[in-house]
Amino acid sequence: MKRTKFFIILTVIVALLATGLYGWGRKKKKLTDKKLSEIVVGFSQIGAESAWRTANTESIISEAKNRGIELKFSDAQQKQENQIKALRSFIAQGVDVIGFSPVVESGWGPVLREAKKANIPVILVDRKSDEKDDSLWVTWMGSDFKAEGVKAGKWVVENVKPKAGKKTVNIVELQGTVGSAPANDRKSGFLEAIKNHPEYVITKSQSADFTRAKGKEVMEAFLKADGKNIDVLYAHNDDSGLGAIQAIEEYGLKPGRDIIVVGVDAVRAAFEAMVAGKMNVTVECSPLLGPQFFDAVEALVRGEKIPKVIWTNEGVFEMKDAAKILPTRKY
Ligand code: GYE
Repeated sequence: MKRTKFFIILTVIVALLATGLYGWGRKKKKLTDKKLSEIVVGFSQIGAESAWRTANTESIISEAKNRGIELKFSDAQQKQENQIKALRSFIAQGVDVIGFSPVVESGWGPVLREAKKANIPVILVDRKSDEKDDSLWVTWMGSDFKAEGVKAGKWVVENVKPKAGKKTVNIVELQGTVGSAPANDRKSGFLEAIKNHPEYVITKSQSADFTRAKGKEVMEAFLKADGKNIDVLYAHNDDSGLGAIQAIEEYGLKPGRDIIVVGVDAVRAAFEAMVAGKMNVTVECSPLLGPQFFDAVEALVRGEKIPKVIWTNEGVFEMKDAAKILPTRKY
């Protein structure tokens, strides 16, 4: 009797230990030991502020589906605190890889260190972080925002001359989200391109947060203050430029002619505005990062080393070519 009891207790202990060890073993299973169908990717998106962002979200979600990879997607509504919460929740859930587009450049050190401590690789997508310690992410992939600013500025210098009897070309600027990488770099790139041409002057510059609504609102204020003296509008993204176009029309001027309109992104709506003669040029910034992102995830699962920076290739599109390109535009 005593012996039977002893054996029952022993069997229970052995069974408990075995399941415990199995569970522990499973939790500790290395990323490189997993199949793609076993991995979970957490993606912290900025929000849905522009057509660019919507296309970017679509690209990531549909690519996860195509490859049969489980994706936990979180929208931060353009708030850094929401992104930090989402990242912490991914870490707590023990996802295998984190993808993340930082709304602003600063303030990510602590949460990125938490991810590193938990052994979860982080891939920065689209926007950059200004953290000094670049071991906190495996790679950053996206566009050269500074080059985009340079392209926009160069286009203005090459295509817009002071109006008859005037010495300067007066430019108003709608900046992107304050503190974001594309706003910082598109501004500095543009300034670099006009630096040696003193006749190009930025007379007003304010953030429109990359949205149409803000673009319209800020442009209305610019026009009210200085309407007759604005020659060029440089918008850090097409959406804010499109909002501003509405403000220009309501003010009684012709966008694309009375005020030259320069955008960035090259979304469909910008091509439509160019076909309608309301926008003059847009510098391309591709949001279709889904395939690149999941290529990097798969490379991590295969245990491959990936480059620290992965650039996206992009061009510049002018009003005269817009009608030809519009039908093939994917975003
Ligand atoms: O240009 C803008 C979006 O981070 C490059 O964010 C991206 C920018 C894009 O809201 O439209």
